[in-house]
Amino acid sequence: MLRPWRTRWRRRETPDDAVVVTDHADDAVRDRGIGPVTDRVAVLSDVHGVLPALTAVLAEPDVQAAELIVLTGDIAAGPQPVRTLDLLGSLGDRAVWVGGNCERELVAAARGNAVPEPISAWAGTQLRTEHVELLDGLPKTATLHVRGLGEVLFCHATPRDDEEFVLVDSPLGRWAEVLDGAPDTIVCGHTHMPYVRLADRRTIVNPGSVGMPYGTTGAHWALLGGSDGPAIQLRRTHFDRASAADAIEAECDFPEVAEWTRFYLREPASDAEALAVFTP
Ligand SMILES: [Mn+2]
Repeated sequence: MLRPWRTRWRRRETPDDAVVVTDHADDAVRDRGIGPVTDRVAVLSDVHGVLPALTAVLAEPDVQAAELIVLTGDIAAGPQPVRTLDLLGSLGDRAVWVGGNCERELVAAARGNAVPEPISAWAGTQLRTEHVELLDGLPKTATLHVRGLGEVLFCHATPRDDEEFVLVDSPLGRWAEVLDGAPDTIVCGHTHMPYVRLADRRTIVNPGSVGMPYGTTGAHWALLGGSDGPAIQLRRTHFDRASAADAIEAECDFPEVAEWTRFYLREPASDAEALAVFTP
């Protein structure tokens, strides 16, 4: 509920007695009792087991300074699944994990079931038992109270489904259907194309993909919250794609790894090509 008569500015006890800005969104969520306020959240989606891209993003000062790092699914289905999971596991409680459709596929592959994507079938067989148990237990959504944004729901594709498609230009009726019951701010990945849009008062953020961007290069991620600057930032970290492809080909024994690195690192697909696959 919006309370326009409430003061927008509050004074808080801080070491330097600075004035800290809060706003109505923070008040509304605090009143509903949804967790402590997280100041800054880095969102890394669709890492897809590309360690050089992940390493580059984790080295960003704003990611290192973030209170939490939210992983919105499709984390390890790619050429370096084990090292990716081990590195993210080293973040401990700073990482908030949300599962995507590829986590389901890796678990299925690890347990001897057929999965459609060849790299997921291979990656599943690389995992240790603790990886499989971790991925099998991941929640489909996470909710945080982020400073300046209020309640934020994190999911992989949509809050209700981990593999349906919504795009920046999906019509309002489609958004109303897939976001039924969701809060005012939703972060979703899955389509590997970054955007921020409004849909009937809700703000939807797609950080893009760390490891498999379509239409652009670099590793895409998002920074949320904070009491200064924009509360939603779409960010991109550049890294040496040729060196990354060389390193992946040298260590990965997935039989089609050279084709994979060509398609996702050396000569990445365009957004138009991706949309042709996504759109029925
Ligand atoms: Mn996905």
